[in-house]
Amino acid sequence: MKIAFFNRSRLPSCRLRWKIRIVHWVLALLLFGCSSFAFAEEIIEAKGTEAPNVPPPIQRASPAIVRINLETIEKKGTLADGVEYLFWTFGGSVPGPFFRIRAGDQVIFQLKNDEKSSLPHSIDLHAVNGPGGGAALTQVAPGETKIFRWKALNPGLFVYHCATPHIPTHIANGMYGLILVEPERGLLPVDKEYYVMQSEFYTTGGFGEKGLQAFNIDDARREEPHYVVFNGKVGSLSGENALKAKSGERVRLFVGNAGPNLTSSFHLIGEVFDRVYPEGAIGSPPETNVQSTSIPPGGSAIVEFQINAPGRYLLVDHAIFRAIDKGALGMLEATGPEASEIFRSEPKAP
Ligand SMILES: [Cu+2]
Repeated sequence: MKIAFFNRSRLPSCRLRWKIRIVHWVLALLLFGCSSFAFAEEIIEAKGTEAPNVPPPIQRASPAIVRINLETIEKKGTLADGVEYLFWTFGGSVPGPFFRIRAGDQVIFQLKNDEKSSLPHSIDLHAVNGPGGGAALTQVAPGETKIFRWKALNPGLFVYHCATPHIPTHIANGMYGLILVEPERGLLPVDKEYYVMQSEFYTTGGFGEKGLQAFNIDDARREEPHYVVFNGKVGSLSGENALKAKSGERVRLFVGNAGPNLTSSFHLIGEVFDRVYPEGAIGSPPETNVQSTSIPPGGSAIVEFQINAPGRYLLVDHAIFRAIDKGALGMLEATGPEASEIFRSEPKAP
């Protein structure tokens, strides 16, 4: 006699049991997926801007994990009217993109070298606390990508540049840019912000000699450039491309000097800098009422001023032969009502 301990007919069929199991597995997978997602790092992309543009101020009140993607690209471009040069670049422009992060951020930095490049490249960011500023970790052959991670400990305005031998040649050919590490509470608000970077170019032909110019290493070693320019070429900040502001607006310039050799005597003809952070050192109190500020190669300065009267203002390296004869001249065009109590012509003696 069979004793039925349970009623088989009340249990789910084999097929149904499998269905239940599958539902359990799916639920388990979903739960695991959700919990993994909750613990995954949230990564913010830091998009660079081409000079003279600057990314907007950071609104975050706390540090974040930030990703920067940058590509090294060798490309022919214009150095002056009718003058071409084979630039080695970060991101396809000279200077390279301007990046903006916040003190305390962790940066996942990814450097790719264009597969069409003829040489390896790398990056040394002056904002990094670690050997070579990242140079040893980012030597990338053409077509290769390398990643390193660093924490932004110090606020400030920092130069970055290529650090692949022969390093001076890589810098002289255009491989540099700026990264701003904002202090935790940010910078004081202003109306306009711009990115200006000075550098020299050493060409086989003299200033203005037409055609494709090759790099002249002898002149570079003698520190005798034919070109000293803002933002990679003669006239980058002139005419249509002049910086713009209105009377009464407060303007901040993030100024870098890539050199590779010359110290800039940065000056704005027609304005006094109300505030200057020499060396891009944000942590120190700014200097006030400054006419010209010295910016060494591999250094920077933040200058701030209020435009009082409309008209044209000239950015120069006040080592003035460089401005008039070698290209270190830019323009800021200010519009707005006249401010006759500050500046006017006087038709006759009072
Ligand atoms: Cu390089």
